[in-house]
Amino acid sequence: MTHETPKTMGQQFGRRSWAEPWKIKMVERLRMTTREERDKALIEAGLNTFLLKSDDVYIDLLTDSGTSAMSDEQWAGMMLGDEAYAGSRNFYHLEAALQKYYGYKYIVPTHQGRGAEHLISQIAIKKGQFVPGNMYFTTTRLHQELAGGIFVDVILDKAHDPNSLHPFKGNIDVAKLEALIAREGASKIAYVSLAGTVNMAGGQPVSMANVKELRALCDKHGIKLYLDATRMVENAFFIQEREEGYAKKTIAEILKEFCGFTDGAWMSAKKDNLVNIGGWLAVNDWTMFEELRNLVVVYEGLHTYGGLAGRDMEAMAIGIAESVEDAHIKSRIGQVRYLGDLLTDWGIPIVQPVGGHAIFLNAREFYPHLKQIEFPAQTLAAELYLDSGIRSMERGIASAGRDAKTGDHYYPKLELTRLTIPRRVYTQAHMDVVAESVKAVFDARGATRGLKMIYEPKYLRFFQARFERLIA
Ligand code: P61
Repeated sequence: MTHETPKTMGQQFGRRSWAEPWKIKMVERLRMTTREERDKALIEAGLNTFLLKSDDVYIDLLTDSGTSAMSDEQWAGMMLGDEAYAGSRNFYHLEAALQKYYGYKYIVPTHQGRGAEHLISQIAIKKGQFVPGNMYFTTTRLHQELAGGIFVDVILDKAHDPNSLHPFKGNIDVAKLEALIAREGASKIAYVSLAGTVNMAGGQPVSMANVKELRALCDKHGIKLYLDATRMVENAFFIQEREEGYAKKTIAEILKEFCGFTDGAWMSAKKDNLVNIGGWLAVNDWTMFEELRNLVVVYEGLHTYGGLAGRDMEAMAIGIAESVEDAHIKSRIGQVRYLGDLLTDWGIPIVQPVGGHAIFLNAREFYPHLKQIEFPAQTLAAELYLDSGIRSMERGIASAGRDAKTGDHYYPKLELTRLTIPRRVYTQAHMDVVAESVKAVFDARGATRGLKMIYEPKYLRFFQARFERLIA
């Protein structure tokens, strides 16, 4: 037997190793399952990873939403919850944190991101108006449509190409937006809906240059520019890394500068903000704020708690400050990249460049023999679970849903399976296990058959849809 000198990960990649800027104080034990157990669980779940019981999952990469590990300081903050119905002191801490780090003037808490999307859509969209955005997100588009808006995708074409190496694939194509304004008139545009690190495109960032250009265009036409800030801290990391003039600025400085070009933002705090539940809306315009503050009491709760407990707001205020630390974000994105680098090196097709929160397997290239209507990305999620108990998420035709007018499936260009990395939860060893399982499924790809959908709910169908295997 030949003996190879073991190498650290840093040595293998020709650099000095780095490690997470935290240590583990408490652990949650994981349950391992057999293939037979997983097969049974998968069938019971209708081959939909959303319908699996989490007890049957080994490494849970379904989402980075609400799955972060909170710090000891956040947990300590939970004990400082002021559960007053009105005027909780934790609300004022949250307000101060948002003003300090995001820079907006007025804040409305909500129970999570879609609560905020609901409110802003109801107030800022008139029936029949267009809402241009940088690719759709499921809940965002649905709330825009429920408010009577017509979503228009104005992202760069390159965002729909998983192999394009453009450094800012999340950018809005300003020419597409200008053409829409010219065709429909500025009064028919509700607002421009800009998301930081575009989720469905593979976590791809937006550049500072792009938001500046959008600001100028919106000012010219008197149109508002609102930001989905859900993963905007991660977006700031890519600006620091890739955009000229930002290498020496801190993540906190970049975040605030970017937000400064927008009129307001909505947030799922369950991501960047390092909490298990929460969201918020923030605007600079007093009149808009008054309307939002009025509507929040109808759907979420009083304007100083918006569906949250005081302790949740305290944890969020502390999480916001932790989330903008450069060492945190470097290690968070570094872990995602570590997994991405392994898979890329092994020739497994993933969306490039690797984005902020997840690795997106390109199911079209993974299973070139499957038609899109055979749900390649859903199939891949099911196969991965069966192989190792790793849970991932379909982001393809099932997620895209149907055109409300024609009733036809949307056939998105991107047919992806998302391996989403929770923040501060898993180790490098877990990433190795994940990478090896993806490789095992990849090696067996030729024999894999697709799926058919046998149950389809009306709204956001992917959450509860059921599938059956197609027999060869
Ligand atoms: C996720 F399968 N994301 O990525 P809420 N904006 C953005 C999000 O990523 C987002 C929300 C608004 C989730 C959870 C989720 O189709 C799905 O706090 C950019 O979840 O209400 C949520 O924020 C909504 C998973 C949502 C899905 C919808 O895993």
